[in-house]
Amino acid sequence: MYTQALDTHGKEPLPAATGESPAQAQRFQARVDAEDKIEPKDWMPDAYRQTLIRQISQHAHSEIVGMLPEGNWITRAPSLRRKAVLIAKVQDEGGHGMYLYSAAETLGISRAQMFEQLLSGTAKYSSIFNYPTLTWADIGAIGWLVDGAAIMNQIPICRCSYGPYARAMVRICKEESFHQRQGFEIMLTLAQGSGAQRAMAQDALNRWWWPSIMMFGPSDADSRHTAQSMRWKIKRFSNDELRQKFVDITVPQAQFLGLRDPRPGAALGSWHAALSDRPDRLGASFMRCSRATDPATANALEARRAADEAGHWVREAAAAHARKQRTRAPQAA
Ligand code: BYC
Repeated sequence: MYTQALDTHGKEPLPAATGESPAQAQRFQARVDAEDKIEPKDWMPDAYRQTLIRQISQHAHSEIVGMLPEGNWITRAPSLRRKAVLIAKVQDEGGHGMYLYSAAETLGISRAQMFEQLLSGTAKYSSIFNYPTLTWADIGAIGWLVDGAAIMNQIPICRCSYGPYARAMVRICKEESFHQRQGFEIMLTLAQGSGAQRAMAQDALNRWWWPSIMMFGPSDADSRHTAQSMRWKIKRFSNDELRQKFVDITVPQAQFLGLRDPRPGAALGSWHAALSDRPDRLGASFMRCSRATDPATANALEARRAADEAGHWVREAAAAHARKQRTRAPQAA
């Protein structure tokens, strides 16, 4: 059994497992089935803990890697209002990463360990953030499609069996909903604009549609973790179920914008069949893009490492300030 690591906030290495009895596993599953929340100090199977650490840390990494392609557009946003909104969005994503790292820390891994896994390329993050943002319309498409897919995926996690993850997701989903709307509003403005602006919006849709679809992970047949995650109520729906819901909601939005099906030559309104169209190509491009050896992944990781390096002095200054505050506080009292 594990000694739970809440009191040390995961700053110490996990103790070695000493085995789990079938009775313990059964009692645990009964709690999950009864919709009890599992809390950090409760007993949990090691595989449950590891699955959560993997999923939550991948999720946290996605949030902070996702700040970079959008952050690139802050200086190039077309108006002061757009700039202010984009700054707030990128800042929100950083906040999401922080809540999620904190939730993962309750499982006995430290933020430093997770960061090391990200920067060394051993941890995964959502492959969507390896695609370049070429035009302003990409910022609209990211908000509309990427945050839209994230909401579809993440709303069910608000009911996840692990308490700290479920609670962190409530605020994150509220903020993602705002992000989705600001992205749609950018797309709407472009779609109602000049011919060049409409073409830019269509081009962004064409490039972001398939990667957004792949945010839901591999097909159910290829998914490694879904079945067990659903038994443990970490996931409530399978990858393909969520993907289909996303398509069903997003296609009418695209039609409202007057945009065409991204597949060359396809008729408007035929998108519902699109998911089964090119599973091999989709799967292959997805797998390539989620590997650390892929050039786009390597570039994104390099940008993340550079951001980490550039932010070093800020973290040092914040730590020095906190130390000063701590020494001053007793004197003031
Ligand atoms: N990219 O068995 P599966 C955001 C990996 S950030 C790369 O189905 P699972 C935002 C998967 O890790 C949105 N890899 O796994 C931020 C696994 O690899 P390993 C992030 C992927 O966990 C800034 C393997 O494929 N959201 O919203 O049951 C700006 C087999 O997959 C991807 C979350 O993370 C991918 N897309 O299901 C804007 C949500 N998908 O570890 C927006 C929480 C899968 O076995 N996470 N892989 O080597 C989840 O819901 C689930 O983890 C997933 C995958 C649906 C993503």
